[in-house]
Amino acid sequence: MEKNARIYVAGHRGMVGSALVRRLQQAGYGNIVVRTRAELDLLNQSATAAFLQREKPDFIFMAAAKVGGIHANNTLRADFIYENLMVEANLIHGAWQAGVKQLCFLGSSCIYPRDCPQPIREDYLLTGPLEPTNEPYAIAKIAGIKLCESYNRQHGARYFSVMPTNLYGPNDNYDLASSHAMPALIRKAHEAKQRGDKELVVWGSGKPRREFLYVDDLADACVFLMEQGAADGIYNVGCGEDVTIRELAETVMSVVGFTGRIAFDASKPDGTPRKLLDVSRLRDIGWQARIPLREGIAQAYRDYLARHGG
Ligand code: GFB
Repeated sequence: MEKNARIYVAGHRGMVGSALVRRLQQAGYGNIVVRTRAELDLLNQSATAAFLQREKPDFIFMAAAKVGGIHANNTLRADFIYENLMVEANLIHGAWQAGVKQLCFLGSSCIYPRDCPQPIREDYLLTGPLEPTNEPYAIAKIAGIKLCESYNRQHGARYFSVMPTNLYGPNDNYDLASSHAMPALIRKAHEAKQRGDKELVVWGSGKPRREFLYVDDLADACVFLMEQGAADGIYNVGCGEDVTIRELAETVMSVVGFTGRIAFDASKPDGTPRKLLDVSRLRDIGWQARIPLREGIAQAYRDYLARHGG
């Protein structure tokens, strides 16, 4: 990809979008196009199509989405399926209409069947029922994958999809009602330490296993695939190992310096028991994650303190 290529990063203010802009700038791409939600409402089909016709980017990273943790997904079900379907349909159709040759669609590991064999290979998609707590979001993201595949087959587009595992890192969402486990545990451990609490509340049983990838590793994988000329298909992006939620909480408590005990809140859902990704497809073309879990948590905690006050 030429360094002066016009690269549109949709969703540049989010954790993934901001990591992509950071990584692209580090790699010397100086022609990055971004729009805030106030400047461009991606739920508006005609505004999105007009923007893409005007800007005609050479490449689009689709990091704009309605995202959230298990509680948000399980309660705001209509928002998650509607907004994600509309954003991806407007961007992918608008990209094709504007003659955008390449596009990277971002999905999630929750698109795979709840009980499929682990680690999860890309070809397990649509081989079984989904995890109920995030089925609306997963259906929307599966539709996005199928949109890319269909525009490639019918129109000769070169749109590929990236399926990241659970992400965390700088600029994460720390709102406890809508966040994922990692930022929630970082914030809760920090506040418990500040208050001198005796215990930290962890949702569910602590038994589910999750794989965690630092968001800068994801951004590196996306830019790697763009530079490799990826043109179709699905690429899992993960670190290749997982931990139980209890182990995660213990690691976060150790990094933050909270020495109380864990109290499990069984009234909250566990979600899928495990979703470890098979990352061999990406590894076989020369990419692997670099940032280990404990180091990543320490960096995320420093970012939390810098943004949200110590
Ligand atoms: O990260 P998380 O919200 O989403 O929850 P999923 C992972 C596990 O952490 C669940 C537990 O078993 C939660 O019960 N957990 C423990 C907590 N304490 C907390 C807490 O304070 N907050 C949260 N949020 N969880 C999401 C999907 O599933 O994964 C999304 O719903 C997306 O669509 C995302 O795919 C990557 O990993 O269960």
